[in-house]
Amino acid sequence: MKRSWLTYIIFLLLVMTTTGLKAENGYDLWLRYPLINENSLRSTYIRQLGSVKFAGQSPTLIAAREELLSGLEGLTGRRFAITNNSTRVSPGLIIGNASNEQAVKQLVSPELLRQCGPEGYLITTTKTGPVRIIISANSDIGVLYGVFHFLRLMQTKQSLNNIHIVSAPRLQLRLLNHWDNLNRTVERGYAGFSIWNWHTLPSYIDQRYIDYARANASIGINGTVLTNVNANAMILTPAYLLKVKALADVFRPYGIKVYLTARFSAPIESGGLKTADPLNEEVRQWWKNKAKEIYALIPDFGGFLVKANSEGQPGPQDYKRTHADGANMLAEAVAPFNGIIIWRAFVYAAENPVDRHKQAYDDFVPLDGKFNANVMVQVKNGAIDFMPREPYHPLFGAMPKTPLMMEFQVTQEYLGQSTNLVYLAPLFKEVLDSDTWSNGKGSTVAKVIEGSLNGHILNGMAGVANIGNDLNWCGHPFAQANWYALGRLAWDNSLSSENIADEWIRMSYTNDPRFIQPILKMMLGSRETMVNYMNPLGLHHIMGTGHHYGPAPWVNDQRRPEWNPVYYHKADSIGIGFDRTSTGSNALAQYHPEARSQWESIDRCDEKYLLWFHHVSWNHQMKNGRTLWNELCYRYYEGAEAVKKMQRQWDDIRPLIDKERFEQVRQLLAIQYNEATWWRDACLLYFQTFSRQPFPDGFEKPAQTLDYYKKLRFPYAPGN
Ligand code: BDP
Repeated sequence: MKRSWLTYIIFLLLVMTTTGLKAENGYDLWLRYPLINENSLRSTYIRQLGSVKFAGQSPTLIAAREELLSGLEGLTGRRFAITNNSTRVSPGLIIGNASNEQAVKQLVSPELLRQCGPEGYLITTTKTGPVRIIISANSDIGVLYGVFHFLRLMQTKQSLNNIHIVSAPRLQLRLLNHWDNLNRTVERGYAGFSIWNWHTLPSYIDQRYIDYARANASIGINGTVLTNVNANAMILTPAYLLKVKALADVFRPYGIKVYLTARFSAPIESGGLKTADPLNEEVRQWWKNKAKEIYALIPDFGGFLVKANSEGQPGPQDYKRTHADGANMLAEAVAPFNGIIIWRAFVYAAENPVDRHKQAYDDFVPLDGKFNANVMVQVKNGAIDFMPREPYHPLFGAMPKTPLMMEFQVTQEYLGQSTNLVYLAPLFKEVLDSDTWSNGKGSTVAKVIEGSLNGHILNGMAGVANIGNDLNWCGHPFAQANWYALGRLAWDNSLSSENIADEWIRMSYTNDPRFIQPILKMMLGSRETMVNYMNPLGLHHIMGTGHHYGPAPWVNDQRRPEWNPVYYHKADSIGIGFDRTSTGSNALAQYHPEARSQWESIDRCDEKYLLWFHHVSWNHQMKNGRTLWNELCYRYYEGAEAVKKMQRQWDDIRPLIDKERFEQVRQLLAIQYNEATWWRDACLLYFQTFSRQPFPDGFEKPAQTLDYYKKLRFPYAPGN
């Protein structure tokens, strides 16, 4: 009896250590550092790490050393004694900034260091003498990035033999944009309230701020815009600037600069001036003084992000000035301190009857070449608004004289918010890999934003954050992967979606191939699945009004035409879709002829974008021979079916991970299935009133009537 109890306990312990069944709440993100359970790999690592030498004492290097220590201890179960002395020639790990550690510098080739640039790093094994692994860089922050990469190698159980890694970011500005309000609500946030507790700042420093910085540094993010683009001038008042300074001080060791959104009318609202006209001398002086005040507190303040003359926000056009006038005024104010202005191109105006798709291009292309050197124009990935699928924004490739910054949305405003598992790297990659043809074949969006096509020095990528004060930061456990992917792609856009997901899964869950294989597949297919059950074949902007939750393609009573879904799908008795060819709005003319030609003809147009660019008759024959109506039905049903499959895949991996996260994702997938069938049924029933055709044989009937779906209301849906 006694023996069998003992066997049972040993068995339990074994199961727990081999499958990592420790309770997990997701707070640790991809920085969990669980004990490596294979003894042999663990001892190999311990031997290779030998004695760890880590030179340097700056706050950044201290952060790097602490991360390394806790990572190594977690992964190997051993507390390493780290020595400061980088000159010892014993085997092991040697870490230091080569620009001020001679002993480290001597061990690495100058050519490799040159390739690292100011923020990159190298991890390399020495060729002669005792085997030593060197992590080095030209800067402290490079060392920190290198340490995170090294830990990633161990977290993903890579071999540490003969390492040769040189890594440098392709983009200088790798930012998160928080749409966080001062009252802690988050616009389009689905993971609780803002993590910035403005009320208790600056005196109270939440551990979360530090963990936020660690997580960002681990993926190379080096800037954060703390406040909503729909800005509040109060953030620029002295009391709030002290709070901002407190955050900047926490983030600095992790290489993260803070930026703020500037409300264009701040000189009136908080400065007491009569105007915010960018050409008015007093206004210009007000901004200069404000910049001086900010930089006195935060010498490395990044600069301002500005949403102007869009969706009711104030801007230079209120004074009959241009976006360039507005941007340049601010640029002048921050230039003495090396600050930059990120001016958003997401503009459209109610008074303008032109296809919303065209308005940003119309406003901004004439201004190409008119912006000061420290201005970047930040362009959303598509011309409408972060839809599940959009063709790339025509501004990419149309403003060669202006550095354009990419704006992706990590928070899933239109992609299932926090209840749908949608891995966004394939969406990001699809845009980055699109060819604008602006400088001939191969002028991809990625190259446009890198600036390599047009010789720009400033470059960057931003993601609208999906972070809140939920225990696991992002709401859906898999939404963490989208934060991760944004950082990794901002660092290196040549990484594949698969690669990034594979890393993320290994670090966030387990290295067990029985988990990785199905879940990788599930993640990679998830975006296409969502496109199918929400917005197939190029449909867009047919979600619920205001909160953007759920389907509402029937809405036609909004004040502004382009706020109504009917504006975008244009379903009628003949067909469905937005004609953006020369017979329609001709938005297509904004693309380079070569790019345009792939979409121009209804028969050649990639069906992914068919209804984006064409009004297509219900009986149009698709490439697979089905009619458009039948194909629409197939797509919607296929999407919902695919979610059912995701549920099965998830159920199968139950024994391989912790119960907490298993259960969370299981429940969320059930919600996702309900939402997918809701989208399917509501959209098809509504479109059927135009097509007047039956659902193809064999499809289960919608559970409710169209009227039922139309009456659903969600006044308290989050993020609105
Ligand atoms: C839309 C959002 C809105 C934002 C706006 C923007 O619905 O909340 O303020 O974009 O990016 O997607 O400015």
